[in-house]
This record gives sequence, structure tokens and C-alpha cells, in this order.
Amino acid sequence: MSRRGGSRSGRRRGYWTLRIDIVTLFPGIFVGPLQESILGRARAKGLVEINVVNLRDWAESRHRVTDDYPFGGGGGMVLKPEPLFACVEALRGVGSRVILLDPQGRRFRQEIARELSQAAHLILLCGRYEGVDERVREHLVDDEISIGDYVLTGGELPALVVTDAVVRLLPGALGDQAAPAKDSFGAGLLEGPHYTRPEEFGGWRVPEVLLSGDHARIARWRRWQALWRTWRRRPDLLETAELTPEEQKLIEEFKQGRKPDA
Ligand code: 9WO
Repeated sequence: MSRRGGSRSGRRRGYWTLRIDIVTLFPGIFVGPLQESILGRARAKGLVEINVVNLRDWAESRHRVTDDYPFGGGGGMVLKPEPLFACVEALRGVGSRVILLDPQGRRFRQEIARELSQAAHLILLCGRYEGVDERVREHLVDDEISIGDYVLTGGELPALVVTDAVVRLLPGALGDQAAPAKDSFGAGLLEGPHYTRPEEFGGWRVPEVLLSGDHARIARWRRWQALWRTWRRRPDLLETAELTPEEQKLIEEFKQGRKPDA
């Protein structure tokens, strides 16, 4: 895991390096995931600089205490404000966004990933135990993000989820044949089915249209499949998806009971 280097990361628009600092009590969690596959390659290519910062290094006392008992009693422990403030004050600059991963945050979605991928510097704070001292939320953090309605043991896995979703959007992170605009949610719809060789497997054939070589027909079929799938599984997405009049007509027909043909 690279420690914080001297390099200043600038703005993204001119394709500078996005910097992501992840503040955690458990840096070991990040070792594998940040090294593999697209994330590892994006780092190697210099598209993103990711530093995992051990919050314990910012604790004051020689006992390096980062948590304490809650005022008012009750079980569990609360993350003390001092180490978090000291750490973030040292990391942050102009254009830094300090984000707490927390079940109480606004719900993460593709649009937020897109927004964060435009930033110059993200500081992701991973809570632990029962959470952070409220003054962190009120006076240190710019934004709180939840990846879903469940409680985990800490914000580390959500920080990885956010990092993964953001980094793959950086220009050059994916092969150019896999434009993020085309995948699920890129167009505000679910993706249709994918097939690869063999043409027949266990008696199940690949849809004939995909073997036809008729690219216009294939494109139309895929769009229909994506619409159909979204209509069946996530009709809520159709309310915000950008649909052509023709596609809107198709949805109306789905509502009348029509199924997608080829
Ligand atoms: C722990 C706990 C123990 C006993 C009684 C109540 C309790 N609540 C919690 C709790 O909410 N712990 C959180 C653990 C504190 C903040 C960090 N943790 C966390 C973050 N769990 N889940 C997330 C998270 C973050 C973003 N998106 C989804 C979940």
C-alpha cells in the first residue's frame, strides 16, 4: 500500500491523477482489493493515487487510543474526534471532499459515482464500532454516503465499493471497447443478456439475431432487451431513463402486455 507521497494531485478534467485517501483502523482490509484487476491497473497507470491511512497513526496519546466509551452510557465504543480531525486536517486541501461511509448517509448510486469521479481528491472515512463522535459528522465531513440499508462492522467495505465504482469511470481505466456509458445504469437502464461461445450449450442456443451479422437489428434487439428487463425488474428506473419516443412507445406496449420479439 503506497503511503502518502509528496505528489500533488491536480484537477481531473485535464486528466490528472485523482487522489483517494482512505482513513481506517484496519488498513489490511484494503491490501488485496486495491491491487487486483482494474483498480490495480488504474493505479499502475497513474489514473488514480490511492493512499490507505492508518487512523491509529493520528492518535495522540502514547497508547494510541482511537475510541472511547459513549457519554450517557450504553454499550460499545465511539471513535474519538481528535484523531479524525488531526488526520483529515493534514490530508485535506482545496478541492478535497471528505466523505463518511455510514448507513445514515445519502444512498450511493451511479450518478454519485460519476460526480465523485470528477473530483480532484476524495477522503473516505471508515467508521467502526457504534460510529463516530457526532462532531465529526457535523464539523469535519462534507458528505455522508450509504451503499445500502444494512449494518456492517465498519465503513471499509463501503469505501471499497465507492472506490471501485469511481475508479472504473476514470478515462482509460477500462479497455476502450468497454465504455462505461454503455453498461448498466450508463443509460439509466439495466443491461440486456450477454452470450459468448459456444453457440449451443447443453441444448440452449444463443439467440439467432446475435449471429446474424445485422448490426442494426442487433442494436435494436439489445435495446429492446434492456428495456424489457428494466420494465420487468426495475420499473422505477424507467421514470428517470432517457428514452426516445420510440422507446417510450415500446414501454407503453409492454404495459399492454406485449413481450419483446426479435
Ligand atoms: C453498531 C452497533 C452495535 C450495537 C448496537 C447498535 C449498533 N449500531 C452500530 C453501527 O451502526 N455501527 C456502524 C458500523 C458505525 C459506523 C461504521 N459501521 C458501518 C458502516 N456499518 N455499516 C456501515 C455502512 C456504511 C455505508 N453503507 C452501508 C453500511
